[in-house]
Amino acid sequence: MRAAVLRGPEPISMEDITLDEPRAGEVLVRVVACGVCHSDYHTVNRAKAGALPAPVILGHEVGGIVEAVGPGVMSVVEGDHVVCAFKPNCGACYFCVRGQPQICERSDYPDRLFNGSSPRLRDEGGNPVQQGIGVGGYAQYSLMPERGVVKVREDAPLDRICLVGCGVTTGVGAALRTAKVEAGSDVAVIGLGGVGLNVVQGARLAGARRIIGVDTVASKAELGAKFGMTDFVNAAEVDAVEEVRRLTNDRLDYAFEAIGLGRTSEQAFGMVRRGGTAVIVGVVGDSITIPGLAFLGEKRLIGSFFGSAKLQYDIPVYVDLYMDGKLNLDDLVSKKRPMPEINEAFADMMAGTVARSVMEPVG
Ligand code: PAD
Ligand code: ZN
Repeated sequence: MRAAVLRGPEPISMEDITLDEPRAGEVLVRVVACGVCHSDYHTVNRAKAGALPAPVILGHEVGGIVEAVGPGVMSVVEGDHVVCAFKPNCGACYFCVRGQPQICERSDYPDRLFNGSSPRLRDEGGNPVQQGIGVGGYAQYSLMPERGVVKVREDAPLDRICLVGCGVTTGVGAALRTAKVEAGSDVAVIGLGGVGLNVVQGARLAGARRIIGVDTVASKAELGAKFGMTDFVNAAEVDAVEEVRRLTNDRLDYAFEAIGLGRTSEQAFGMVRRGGTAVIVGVVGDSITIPGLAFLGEKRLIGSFFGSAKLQYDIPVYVDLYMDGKLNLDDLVSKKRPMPEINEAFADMMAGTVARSVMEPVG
């Protein structure tokens, strides 16, 4: 198959890759569309720093069609439309059984096939190639564990609902499942990319009163409004913490960080009221420093991973909400591109000029 392979500091390029037949409990998915998420870019940054352990196919927001199933697979058959989940759950570990499948301890990357056999892809020289974040969606096919593949309705367009595989579930779930935003709450979202815009629409679904978006790109004012944002703060022009506190009269209930920076995480904590909750959704590579005395005001700082999703249940529900007009996925897809244009799609994301790009395989 043709796939976009990241090898090091140089740009990603297309290569011929071979992959195994699905073994027991595995599903081979033909990729129809794959969204471009910032999480992939953390790996690009590692590669730029010369710290990539092995060649990798990035991409983890896949909508596709089942091509083949391995022995014992019960939940999908060939031809089913599916969304791939970058964090599968085993259904049997301590965390799955206690109702937190989003932090399943058996599916930590890279062994997301649950059988220690990763990687199962090889390049033309016969060398192993990793599936980025367990999916490897910038390719014609992805080999997935059954517990990371969710059957979805066939009338839903795969070039939209692919985004439910990460950004939608992560953002909407952060508001609905992790924070459990109550109707009438005032909410701020720092970072209005593919994830942050979904926190905005999750808060809208929850019935939030005021939803304040914070970003450094002025065009996000118009875009955020399409998802339910009521106010926009341009962090390039004003102090975001002061402005949000002023707008809410110091009564902000929830702040979500959806960028992945220590500084903006500190801003999220700084803008919520006494007893309020700051939720860290972004993948923060540096440290977060906060004044300890703030905890005397019962402020809470919590993490959110994959929208605290019970993915086998949540993914079909989020697809239904889109099909019922209650979630906006159409305005999330700013651009569709053929897979060889992945470097250009990353550049768009870093410039903040797109909500999401969606890549389509060629071969
Ligand atoms: P994105 O690059 O599409 O969006 C980031 C947004 O932040 C852009 O609109 C930027 O303009 C804006 N921004 C950048 N710097 C600032 C700043 N200083 N102040 C205000 N706004 C700023 O990224 P994304 O939405 O795809 O991902 C966001 C983060 O979420 C990223 O760290 C990603 O790795 C993480 C993520 N986490 C999970 C999870 O389960 N926790 C899942 C998926 C993605
Ligand atoms: Zn992602």
